Formats: sequence, structure tokens, C-alpha cells
Amino acid sequence: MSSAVRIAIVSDIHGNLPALEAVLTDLAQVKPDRVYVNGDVVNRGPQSKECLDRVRALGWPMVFGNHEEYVLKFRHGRWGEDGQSPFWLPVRCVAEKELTADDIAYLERLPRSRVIALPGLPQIRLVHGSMRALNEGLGPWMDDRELLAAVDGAPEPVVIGAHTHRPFERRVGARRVLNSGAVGMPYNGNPAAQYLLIEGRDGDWQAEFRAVPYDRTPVYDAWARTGHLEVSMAARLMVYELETATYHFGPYFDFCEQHGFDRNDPEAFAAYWQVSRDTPPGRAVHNHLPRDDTR
Ligand SMILES: [Mn+2]
Repeated sequence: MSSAVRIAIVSDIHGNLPALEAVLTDLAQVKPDRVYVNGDVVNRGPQSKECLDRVRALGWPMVFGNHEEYVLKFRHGRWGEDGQSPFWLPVRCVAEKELTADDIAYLERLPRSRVIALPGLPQIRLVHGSMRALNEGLGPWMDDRELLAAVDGAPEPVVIGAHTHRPFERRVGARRVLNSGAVGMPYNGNPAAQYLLIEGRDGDWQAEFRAVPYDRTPVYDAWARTGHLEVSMAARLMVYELETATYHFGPYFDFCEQHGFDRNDPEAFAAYWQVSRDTPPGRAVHNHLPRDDTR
């Protein structure tokens, strides 16, 4: 019997430092051999810079996520016309004020995927979205055929994605697809900081989805200190997502379109809050699927 190797896959930290610290406390007990970060360290929380600094200091190998791409688009003026809207103030601040030129260069150098290859174990491909797109998540709403198409092109039998903020695992024939869930902004109704631990033993990987409860009060306090909540409905949506552990961006955009609301109108947010607050945790309203996530 060979000795076990354990690897933690951490993703979607999303500027939530207390959530990252909760995972670090858990990892200190779990003591994995390696930790990988599968994208989206920044945005959606008030402490993007602090989280990126921590990940860089820890030296965890990282994969590029769609939120790293958003930040680069804002930094280089490639977001489009509404980039200057107060709605996007939180992202603009991360891209233009908080991150240094060195941080930006670091994000630009990140690979789109990484391979974990260890002797005697199935090889693994880490990718933030799918093999086709940064913002296509792998999840239970896909049938087997769709799931195989989304990971097609990865020679490795195991593909681990992120992006959906929902833990997931399925085997289809010789393929195994997993999703590590989110540290900083889960959408599965469980607000605990979530990550994936895999243990290689006897020629295969055993998966364990871990969820670490933590106190979110400091995140709300950090949000209040940014001053963004008075100006940007995106900031209020991010707090609402954190409170409910539920995806709201896409449904909110749909709601605004249906009712002719400006996205940054506080009355639009109040009206959306009224209709969505009774949604069961983890269930996006309007059946909006996360493959069109985040914009
Ligand atoms: Mn994400």
C-alpha cells in the first residue's frame, strides 16, 4: 500500500479574507501536501488586494479565473461603455486603485489551466470554468453528454472546475468531473467557506468536500468601510449574495430588464430584494443557470 498524498483545491475566494482565513485554519489541521487555487481570488468581496497578497505570499499555484479577466479588462479600459457606471465601482476600484502594477502583471501571467500529474494516480486538469470557456461552469444541470462536451480536449481523466460556487461530482464512463465550490461566496445555500480535498490512495482519488463555518460580521464591516454600498447596487448585490449564499447577479439583471429598471437604481434593488428574499437559500430565482454567470 502506497502512502497517501493529499491535495486541497481552493477556488472563488472572491475578496473574502475571513473566509480565506477560515480555510487556512482548517488546512493547518488537514495538512495537505499541496494547495492549488482554481481562480477568482478577486472581486465580489471587499478585500481583493488582501486575498491576492495572501495567496501570493503562500505561493499556492493559481489558475486564471473570469474575475481575474474582468479586472484586467477594467484595468486596460476594455470593459465597454458601462465600465464607468457607478454600478461597477467595486470592480473598478480593485482594477484601478487597489491592485499594483506588479499584481496586474502577476494576473496576466497566470495559466488558464494546470495539470496535476503524480505517479500511480489519474492525472488531473484544473480549469476555472470548462475546457471551452472561463465562464462556463461544470454542474448538475448538465446531462452526461453536455458535461463530456464541456471537458472535451482535456487528455487527463479527471477535470476539476470551479466558477459555479457549488460543489459537484460526477463520473461518466472513464471521466470524472468535480467542482470545488467556493471559499468566499458559495451559491449552494451554505454560507460556510467551502473547498475540495482529494486524497490519492491505491491508484485513485478520494474526494472530500469541506465546509468551514466562520463569522461573516468582519466582511460586512469591511464592505461598510469601502463606502461602495451607498453608490453601487452591485456592492449591495454582493452583500446580498454573501448573506444568502445564493446567486443573484443574473436574476437581478433579468429583473431589471423585465421591469425597465436602471441596474443602479436603489428602487430596483429594493424591488428585487422584495421578490427574491423568500427564495430558498441556494436556489437562484428565475431558474437562471450560472453558465452566464457574473455579467
Ligand atoms: Mn467565481
